[in-house]
Amino acid sequence: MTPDTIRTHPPKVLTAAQREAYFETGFLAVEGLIPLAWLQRLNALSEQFIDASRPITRSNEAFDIGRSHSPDHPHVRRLRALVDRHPDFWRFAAESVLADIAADLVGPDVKFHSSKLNYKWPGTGEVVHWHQDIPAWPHTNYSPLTLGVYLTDCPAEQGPLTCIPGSQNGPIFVHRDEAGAWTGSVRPADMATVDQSGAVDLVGRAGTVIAINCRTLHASRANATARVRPVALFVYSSADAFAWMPAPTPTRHTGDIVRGAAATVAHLDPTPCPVPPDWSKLGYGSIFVAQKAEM
Ligand SMILES: O=C(O)CCC(=O)C(=O)O
Repeated sequence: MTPDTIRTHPPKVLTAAQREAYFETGFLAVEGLIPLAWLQRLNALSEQFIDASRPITRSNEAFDIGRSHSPDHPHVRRLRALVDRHPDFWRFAAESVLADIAADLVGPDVKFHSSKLNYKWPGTGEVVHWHQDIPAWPHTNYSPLTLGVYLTDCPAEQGPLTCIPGSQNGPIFVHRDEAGAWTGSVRPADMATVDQSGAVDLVGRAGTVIAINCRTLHASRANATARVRPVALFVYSSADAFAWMPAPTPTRHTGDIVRGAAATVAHLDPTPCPVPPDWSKLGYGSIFVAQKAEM
């Protein structure tokens, strides 16, 4: 589905201007859309899972942990396949206002792809390098987007997501090194061709929803505060987008239709997309593993 077709359906949650801003820039940040009860529930679950991570000593299917992880100082970088971790995460992805926001941005027929909860801990110096999401999970068109919810306030010093406006209309970069190994990030030489001066921090109060198109160049700086930055991330697409390689972290709900109806015709965008590794054979750690964010 293209923006022109999506525009024929009035937005239900976002304003028309917010939707246009997303089409124009490739991202959006909006406060105040997530009901407090959901925010509290997500935070309670997050704390519960951080507690559950304390005894583990290596990453597993639920937790991606950093080297400094210990029972006293949990260092969970990512809670993986979030919707498989607790039914309420799936209810949030499928039944809350979040799926309506997805419908506003991809059209009334919405397919769920994947989810995770990323933490950025103080004192770790962890950064996420510039990347686009679509090279890791290519689809037949470029409707896929990530909706994130900051579970706590996220000011500029706390390592917010940062996006380059308009980059969703630019090249789709190879996310491999010169030897062809997957790096999960754009090569420095390619980033040198991109004007980064207009990069925008997606900051906001707890509950702020961020939207990032799958082609938008984004990154995040280190967390310079004393507080952890948790952001829950959910990927959706228009129902007429079909993944043409195995998902890096499939969930029990990957491919489920959360709004509207399943597509009977696929939308094929002719823009070429680099081919990722076959994650079903190689396995996928996380962006932190790929980008060697390990400190
Ligand atoms: O958590 C972050 O700061 C960035 C996450 C991100 O861009 C990703 O997981 O693709």
